[in-house]
Amino acid sequence: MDNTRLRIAIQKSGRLSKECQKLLKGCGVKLNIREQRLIAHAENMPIDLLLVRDDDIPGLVMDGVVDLGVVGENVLEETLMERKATSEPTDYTELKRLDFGGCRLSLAVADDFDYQGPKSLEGKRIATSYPWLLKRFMDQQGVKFKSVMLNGSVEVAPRAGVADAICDLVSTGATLEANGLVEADVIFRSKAVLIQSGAELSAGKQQIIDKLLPRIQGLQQARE
Ligand code: PRT
Ligand code: ZN
Repeated sequence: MDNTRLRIAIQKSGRLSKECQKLLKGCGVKLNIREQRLIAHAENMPIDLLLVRDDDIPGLVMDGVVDLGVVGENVLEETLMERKATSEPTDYTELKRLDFGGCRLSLAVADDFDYQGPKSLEGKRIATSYPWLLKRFMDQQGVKFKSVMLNGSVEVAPRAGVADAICDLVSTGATLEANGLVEADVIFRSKAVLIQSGAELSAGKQQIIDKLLPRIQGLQQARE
């Protein structure tokens, strides 16, 4: 990779990828994204895109492998706590909170569960992909619980008898409803954010960022 080109990590495919590509296009970045490619070069600006899983984006930024990244605050915050616990680098700055990718991380229980607040989950098993965010919330509430780590299919855990409750992302609530679950408490509200590595940037890269940021600002204002 050419280190004079600004490197931006975005989600390869998923809920953030279309919006990210739209944002870059809106900024005038001409992309030539081919399926199955890790890297896409912008045609008209010194920008390279890294197309990766969203979970890898905070780490790539914090390790300085890329200069910028777009990721959900849920994944950013979870990675931050995990990295702090393992003494890995956690340097980054948030350049902009974006107007897409909105969701909430919520506790949910079966619709026949008598939920009277987080204390109702004392000693229970909670399935989640976000063990650190969940633990922080439950510690604040003074509730002890058992974490069941699942990277997918979290919503089927109660029915499968694998957990008593779940802590998962919700946007419309349709997934919870389809699985006989009800949202019990919101523990974190998230949107996509644009983050920058803590490493010093070359003047050339800084110039591109200085060009991109007002354009992003303008795009967001136009949508409001
Ligand atoms: O492959 P990769 O690891 O990159 O993708 P992924 O499957 O981990 O992530 P993806 O594409 O599902 O989500 C990427 C990011 O989008 C998340 O980290 C959030 O920041 C944001 N986001 C916004 C959501 C949702 N809304 C969302 N609804 N991420 C996931 N969901 C899922 C949720 O987990 C549940 O399964 O959608 C379902 C609930 O949706 P509703 O509408 O039924 O409530
Ligand atoms: Zn992911």
